[in-house]
Amino acid sequence: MGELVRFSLDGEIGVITIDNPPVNALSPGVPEGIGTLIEQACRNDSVRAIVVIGAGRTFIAGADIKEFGKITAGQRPRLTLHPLLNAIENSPKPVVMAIHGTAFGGGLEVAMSGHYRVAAQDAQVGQPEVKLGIIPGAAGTQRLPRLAGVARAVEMCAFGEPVSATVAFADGIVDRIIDGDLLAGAVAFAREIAGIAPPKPSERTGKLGDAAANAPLFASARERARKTKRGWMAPLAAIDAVEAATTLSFAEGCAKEADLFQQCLFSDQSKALIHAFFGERAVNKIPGIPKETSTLPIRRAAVVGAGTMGGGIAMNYANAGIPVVLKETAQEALDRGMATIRRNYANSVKNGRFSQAVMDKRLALITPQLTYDGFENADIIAEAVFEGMALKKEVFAELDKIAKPDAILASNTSTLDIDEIARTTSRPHMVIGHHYFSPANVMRLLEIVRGAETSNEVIATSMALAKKLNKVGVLVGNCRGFAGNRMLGPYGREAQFLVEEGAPVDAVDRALYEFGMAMGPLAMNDLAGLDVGWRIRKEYQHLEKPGLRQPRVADRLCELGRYGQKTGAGYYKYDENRKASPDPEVTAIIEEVAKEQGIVRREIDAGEIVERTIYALVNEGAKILEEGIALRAVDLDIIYLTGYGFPAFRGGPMWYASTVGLAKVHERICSFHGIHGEKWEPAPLLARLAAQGKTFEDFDKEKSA
Ligand code: 3H9
Repeated sequence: MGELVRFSLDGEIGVITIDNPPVNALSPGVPEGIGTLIEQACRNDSVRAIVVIGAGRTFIAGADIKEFGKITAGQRPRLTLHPLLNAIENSPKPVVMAIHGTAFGGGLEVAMSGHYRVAAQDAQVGQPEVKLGIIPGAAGTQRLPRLAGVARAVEMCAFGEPVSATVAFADGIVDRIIDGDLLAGAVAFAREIAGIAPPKPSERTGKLGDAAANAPLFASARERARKTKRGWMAPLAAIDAVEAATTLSFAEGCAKEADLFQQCLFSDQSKALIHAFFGERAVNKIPGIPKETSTLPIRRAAVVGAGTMGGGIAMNYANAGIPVVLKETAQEALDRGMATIRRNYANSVKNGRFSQAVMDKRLALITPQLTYDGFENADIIAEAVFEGMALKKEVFAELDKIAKPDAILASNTSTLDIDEIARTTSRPHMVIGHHYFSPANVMRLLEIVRGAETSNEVIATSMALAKKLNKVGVLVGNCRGFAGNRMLGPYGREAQFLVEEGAPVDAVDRALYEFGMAMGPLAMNDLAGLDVGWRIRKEYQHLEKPGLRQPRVADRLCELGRYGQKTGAGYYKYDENRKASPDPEVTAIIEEVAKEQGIVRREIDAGEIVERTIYALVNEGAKILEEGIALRAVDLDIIYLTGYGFPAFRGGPMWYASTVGLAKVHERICSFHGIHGEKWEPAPLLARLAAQGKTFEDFDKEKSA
């Protein structure tokens, strides 16, 4: 490895370059290196001002996240950047920070300790620490409100979204935007200010406001954090820290920030969120398919089926600038599909997510039609017709005749056998599953299902495409329900068993909502449509083992035409605004089902509801891992975090199980097995890890060793 930080002279301007690829994180040696070079530059009589810049693609992207686990495990001392930041701010020679790429977290904090900041046009700055379950820990919550005002600081520190160089300039975080060469611009700026007494950001107080003006701002930020980041501790801690900047001295504010940072860093939430951060990147690494694997260009797409999923998939392509033809069989269905797309886009314009011009451009990329015209030019064809094997096979046989030989044929099936679908074509190596999650234009997960013959090129292209479509692609194997829905089966089954056994419908949903799920399982079924599962259950009925207890409530509701929200009734009844309320009729149906099956109803507490449902996910997940359907436990976590509303601060079901302790989880599963029978057969992998005192993370490490 070369030097992490180096010094050069441009006339009387000293240039410190940080060179720690890929993102110039503040790994051990980097802060020390910057500090040493600042000190040397201060002693060097030929230097009048100093520029700090990042080599490669970015300025500093933050502290080295890999270090946090070592700190909490006691293998590294507590991280503090204050000595470096103080050395920079106290430098008698002005320090100009030259920002390109992403000055995030500790990167922005280093930048704010400088006396001035200049930025490239396309640079971004941010305090995204909350996404890792921590808060800025190097005076970010103290210097940012001093530079940009309290409102901007709260926004950035508590909600974690970055801002563009333009916004940063308008708000006073950045002093100049540089067109053209950043280093040359930064050096020119440094020459202009050399000799002027350097202004210290920590001494500014002009933008800190007064208590009366700030109070409503903090109150509304807290309310928003409680709503949009339900259950997360870091956003509230970040608000407390920014508030401290407005009530305490700079030094006291830093001490308060350090306390809160430490509490967050050592929390389970932060460990879970850091696991998720690296997990999202780990899922891209596929054994046997190296990074260099060639990919096919995706310039034009086609989608079969303009229903909810097909329309959402077409929007994904259009959003990524890829023209897409969208086919339906009947004009009315096509019109309905396009109306939904238009409405979705219009809502985004209304909410200020993008402009009308962007909407028009995206809409123009979608060509609705009733024929297969243009499908012969598509590089990828996504099938999103009704979930039924016969229909899927018909469509693929048709596509096989029309598509060019190197077109990817991707099915959006959520449960069906990809190989059986692929066999209806003459090119099973080009067939793959692209399983989107509803709403397909919003949910980040794309489950990529590899068939027995899917080529590596098609897999690599699909993974790259997921990124282009702003999705998280996770590769899984072919089995009924693949990874996500296969795990969801036992989860939903237990939710139904629980209501049969006596838990009220809303109590089941509430327990899981309070656990952190975006929605309870029964409310989620109502939203997705109970008929979807009903149709799938009928398709697979012949595979059910006779005599084994099956959940009956959802089928019974469907038989009565209660398909969920869309019919105004499912597990709940819905008013005209789709507001749910418990329905005594459903209670009567459940009681009847229970009676038929001889179930004695009893009181069930929230703890049991969570264990029965979440451990069902975990046990099935462990079986999936044993079968090699998922590559790693972390892949299952990412699937659940990005596609199923699992609370990010719990790190995903497999991670969560490890934090509970696999021995305890296994013991509970064994007890459920004893009480409820065969469906709770403990996964041998879980039994092994529990006996060895290991975690699913250990399992992933074993696999990659
Ligand atoms: C912090 O700063 C705390 C402070 O307050 C100080 C406290 C005292 N560390 O995402 P990519 C790796 S907390 C270590 O694929 P992109 C990443 O794992 C930190 N590694 O690229 C990947 O490795 P691999 C606050 C990091 O272009 C590779 O770099 N900062 C770090 O799509 C490429 O990353 C953040 O939270 C890191 N800080 O996006 C920023 N960052 O190739 C987090 C990245 O082996 N990072 N890596 O898989 C990001 O948001 C994005 O990575 C970034 C680049 C936008 C920078």
